[in-house]
Amino acid sequence: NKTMEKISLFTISQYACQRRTTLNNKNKIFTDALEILAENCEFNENERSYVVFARATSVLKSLPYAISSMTMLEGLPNMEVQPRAIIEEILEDGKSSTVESLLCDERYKATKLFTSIFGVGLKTADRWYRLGFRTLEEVQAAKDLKFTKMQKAGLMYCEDISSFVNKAEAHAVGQIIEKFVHKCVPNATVTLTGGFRRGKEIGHDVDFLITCPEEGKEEGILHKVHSLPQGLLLYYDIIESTMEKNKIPSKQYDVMDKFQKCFMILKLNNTLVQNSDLNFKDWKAIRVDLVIVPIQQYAYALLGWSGSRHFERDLRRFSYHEKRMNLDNHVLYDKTKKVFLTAKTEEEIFAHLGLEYIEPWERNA
Ligand code: TTP
Ligand code: MN
Ligand code: MN
Ligand code: MN
Repeated sequence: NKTMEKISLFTISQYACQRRTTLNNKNKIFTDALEILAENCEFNENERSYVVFARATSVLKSLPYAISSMTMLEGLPNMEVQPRAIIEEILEDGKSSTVESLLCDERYKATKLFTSIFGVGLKTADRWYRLGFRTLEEVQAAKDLKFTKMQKAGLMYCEDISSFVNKAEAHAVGQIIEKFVHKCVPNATVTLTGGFRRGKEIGHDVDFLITCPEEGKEEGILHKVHSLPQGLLLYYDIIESTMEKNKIPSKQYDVMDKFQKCFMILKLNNTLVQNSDLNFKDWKAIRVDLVIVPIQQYAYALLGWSGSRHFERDLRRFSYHEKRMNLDNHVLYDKTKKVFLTAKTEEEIFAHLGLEYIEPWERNA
């Protein structure tokens, strides 16, 4: 029995929500390679293989030691044939030939480049590729391509947006957003979420949740974004809420939720950023997501928007398969008891699920 206890103590769960994954990744050489392969599966809409690569990547990220031999993979969950083969290649040669050749692949390169543009998804990227385009210059020079308003903005600011946001910039954006929100509703709160809440040094955007202690007061805020200081708002698109009362979450591990939100591009003046290295341009375009959340759903929204994407996916999978509960960014539904479980904090949600609490910085799965 003592041995059993010992074994179970050191058994690594197949679910990312039962592992603590900090940014201190000891197996980056493997996970970088596996992430590229996972990404390519997404490009090819090969969901099955995507999951295989993503799960193996996530397990390796959670290990407190570096893998240095194939035998060290024994007993680890989610180590299927495909990822094992890649790990073996890297252990032998220091790199994976499969990944190296993928990085030179025309379609992979074009898809990666095109989908990095704000407003361009797989469908558009694929169309541009099939039309023979390979570079952004070619796309921008094309005579008869039609762009959405979002894509036009994405192309216009693509250099800034693809150069990543750092912490100081995220902080400066936070102050602008807070000032604006407080002018609309003095006691509304603004919370930094997404990758920066997980402790990441850089991100592709900055994500904020906005809520208000008095239900309903948050509703009008987004329609005042045009009152942000002149010239600050380079682009915005408001998505209206599609919330339905008492809706049981589907088992789909879908990240899209029903909150009112605003996808925007802000012009961040360098003078507002602490220790910014002032280069030739004195401003930078930054991608910002604002999400408007009614207070009773706040804990679920915070948990959902803090990521990582894989952590969220496994939280939902764990809820569904281990607890017969459906989780989304709004609620948790217990199918056995047929009740909605309310929560004021993330800690309460983990407790509802019978999970140990995992801090945001341990969710880098
Ligand atoms: P992202 O901003 O896409 O990702 P990130 O902040 O983890 O990393 P980075 O921006 O640096 O690339 O999304 C943040 C989290 O929000 C992610 O776990 C997915 C989730 N999300 C939703 O729950 N619903 C949504 O509609 C969207 C767009 C994201
Ligand atoms: Mn983000
Ligand atoms: Mn992202
Ligand atoms: Mn985002």
